[in-house]
Amino acid sequence: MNTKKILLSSLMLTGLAASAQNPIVQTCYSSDPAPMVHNDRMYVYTGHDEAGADFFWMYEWRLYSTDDMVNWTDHGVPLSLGTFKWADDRAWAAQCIERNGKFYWYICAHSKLSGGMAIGVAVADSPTGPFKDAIGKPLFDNGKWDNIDPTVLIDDDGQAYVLWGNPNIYWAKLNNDMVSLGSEVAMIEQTVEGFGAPQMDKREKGKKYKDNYTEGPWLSKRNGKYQLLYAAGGIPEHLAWSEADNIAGPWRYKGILMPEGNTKSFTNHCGVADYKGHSYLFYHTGKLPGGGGFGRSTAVEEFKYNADGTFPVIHPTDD
Ligand code: FUB
Repeated sequence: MNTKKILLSSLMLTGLAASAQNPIVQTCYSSDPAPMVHNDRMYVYTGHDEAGADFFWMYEWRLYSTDDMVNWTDHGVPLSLGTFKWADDRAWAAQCIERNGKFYWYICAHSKLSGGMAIGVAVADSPTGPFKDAIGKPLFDNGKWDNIDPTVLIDDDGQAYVLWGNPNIYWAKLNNDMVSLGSEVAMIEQTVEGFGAPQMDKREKGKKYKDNYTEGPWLSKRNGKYQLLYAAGGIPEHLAWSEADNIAGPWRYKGILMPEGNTKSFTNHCGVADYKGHSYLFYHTGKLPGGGGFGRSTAVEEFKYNADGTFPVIHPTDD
């Protein structure tokens, strides 16, 4: 594979105290970042916004990695729509996770089979691929448009979960093979207490809610509690988060994670990871020259959890 260093920061590098230049990828648009730490290396799986696009017409997923959070290696395009014979459009947000030495990259794309968006999964023996469609068909495809943005968590007891959706939030168990569902797909009821606003179809027209789930969920667990980070507030989006003792709920709305700020993008999409003793929030902006709402780029902010494991409010660079 043709890997090359894509960004050599001019910062004086002092361990991981130095911060990367944002956006971290300067050579193309890299949206919807999903971090994964493996063997002491930080991998970031992203989408790819086409230059000059007028919508999220997206055809491939890209991969970057680093061992110092400053110098990033470009691993190219380990996965594209062509990998999935059932998919023909909209290579949208995705996340990769390792289990038993295999790497499972959960994606969403437009399904030729149903005409809606569907969840799929690719598998590889290495974090950089080569990836192939793990099952030759979608993991979940019911013809609806809200099957986007899968996030995956392997719980402390080994049970894996997949969660996704816009504007509804769905979840299911994954079997140990990671490529088949181990439960019915269930919807998480959005309540004012859980997400700052009720389900989309129960919201009163014209009423201002404290917040509302929109899309781009990221599921993680800290201090025994599930944490769901997500894009909120419709257009434009900011990041918010909720917490729960069970994935099925009830969820508790915890507040804004990253204000809308001056990101120059009407969407935001995040993932969080601890790496070499530091915590990082990945998100996207439209700040690369020529970028914007359909030309988004991965950025990262280092942060410290509050003493009780909750998130501080994190601001985008330059805000
Ligand atoms: O990248 C296309 C879509 O935009 C993603 O699926 C959403 O999360 C939003 O970032």
